[in-house]
Amino acid sequence: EHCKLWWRDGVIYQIYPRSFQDSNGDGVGDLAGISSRLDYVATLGVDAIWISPFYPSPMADFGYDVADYTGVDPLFGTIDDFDALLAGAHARNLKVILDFVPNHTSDQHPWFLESRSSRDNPKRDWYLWRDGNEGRVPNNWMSNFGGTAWTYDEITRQFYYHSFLTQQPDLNWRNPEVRAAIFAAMRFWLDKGVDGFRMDVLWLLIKDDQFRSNPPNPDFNGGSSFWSILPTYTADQPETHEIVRQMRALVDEYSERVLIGEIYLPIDELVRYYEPGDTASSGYLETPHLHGAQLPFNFHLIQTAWQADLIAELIRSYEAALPPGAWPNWVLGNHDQHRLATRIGAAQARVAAMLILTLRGTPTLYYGDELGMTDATITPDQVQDPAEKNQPGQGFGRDPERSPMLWDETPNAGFTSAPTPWLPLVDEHVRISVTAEEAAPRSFLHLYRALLTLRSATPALHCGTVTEVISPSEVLTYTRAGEAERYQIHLNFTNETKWIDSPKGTLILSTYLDQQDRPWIEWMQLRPNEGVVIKLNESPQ
Ligand code: TEU
Repeated sequence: EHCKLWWRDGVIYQIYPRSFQDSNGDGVGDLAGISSRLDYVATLGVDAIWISPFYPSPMADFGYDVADYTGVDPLFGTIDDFDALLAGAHARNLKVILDFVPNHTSDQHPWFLESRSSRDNPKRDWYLWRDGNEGRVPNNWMSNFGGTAWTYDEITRQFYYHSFLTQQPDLNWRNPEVRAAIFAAMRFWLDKGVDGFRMDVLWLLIKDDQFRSNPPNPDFNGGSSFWSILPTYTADQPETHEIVRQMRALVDEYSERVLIGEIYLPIDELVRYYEPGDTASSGYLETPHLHGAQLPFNFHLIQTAWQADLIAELIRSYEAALPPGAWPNWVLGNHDQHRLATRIGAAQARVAAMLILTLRGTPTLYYGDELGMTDATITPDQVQDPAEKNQPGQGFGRDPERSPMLWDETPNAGFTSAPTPWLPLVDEHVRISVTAEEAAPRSFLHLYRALLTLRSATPALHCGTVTEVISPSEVLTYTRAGEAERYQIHLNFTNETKWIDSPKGTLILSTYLDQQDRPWIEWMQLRPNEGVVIKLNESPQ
């Protein structure tokens, strides 16, 4: 009674390498640092690590501006350090997922240096070059980081397109040579034995070939200029799906590898990235009719207001929208989003932990959330993120959620021996750490470990069905059923005591961590901000 594939059974843990563990005292985390913390990760009970980019990069966007797809930036170590990390992870039964950035390169990538050198360079068409429109930008397309997405290049007197920074020119994915070059880089890592890729901005790869201006956004009322227009011609273009299928076919040439897509779209558009179709692929998979990303990231728990009724409706509509055989997934945080505990508060973050680890579908956890880490306070002189520098004071900065991991109670929390880490740590007065939480039996860390242990030991939780998703009086309730067992989860989204109605069973786990294996009678009290897992007495019909 297993879902049979590691990326279905398991839990993914995202590591932002700059911020996890520094091994050489320069204030920035590195690959050897991650290797030194693998025992912690394995003991936590997760099954795979996804590592944000560590490739050679000028770091204009902290590694999401890649200058060489098949190397390691000296800041993070060497390719030998990577090989050691991969071997160390595999020795502990941890899979390794790389962050791959196919949409754009660094402006220092040799491909772009060639492309910009002349209009007739063989790589000219590898990027998106356009003439100006009467001396102005070619059209109204906007950068995700604010302002126009076009930068004028004096050398050849044309503009190039960048979905993000000027230093991140977009590749032309209509060009077969670009596809071949990226696919070769993917093979380089697959041949080394990496277990999959998280594909950056997978829904943005193709742009309208007529370069039509985007329509205005009727709902725009301030914020980033990016949202003043709709991304009609710059996102989720039909031809993108063909590329996703090609990527999947490549990944399927290797066994048990996973393709994950970073895709911020409404549910109906998101689930199309599973790429359902009639014809069977050659793969080993149970779902030969699905040709796309096995896990198109579902960010809707982040984007939905934290209310039991809205989350219940989200779960129902997402489950209903999945193509037959498609495996769901859930995300509560990442390096682009304010920390979970900051968004919904520490008390509800414990409820959220129980939610994501008892829902049907692969959970992806963000490092530090297992400690209840909050955003760090970043003063204006400490800002690193270009998203903040380009549009200061508007809340777009991502530094707060990228603050170093808190390992112990020393001044720099065991993250670095340097006097100053690259980003400040979370404030001293709310400081938490792995060692402090190890010693506190009811800590966040112990809650995550208990939930991860329960999930992996319980087929109903890691691969059973989810039904009866309801939200009476702000308590989210659902049933998970396997072949032999049924569980009911009750999550109190409020700060008040709630009486709940549930069939008889045994309380297996409370988010308070103060009771377990207690008989559950039909009417029971749920304390403020409490979540419980009940194992039901009767077996399924
Ligand atoms: O993020 C894509 C993306 O959509 C983000 O820009 C997001 O909208 C923003 O951070 C606000 O939440 C990916 C990476 O995850 C991000 O770190 C990179 O900066 C970006 O792509 C460019 O590669």
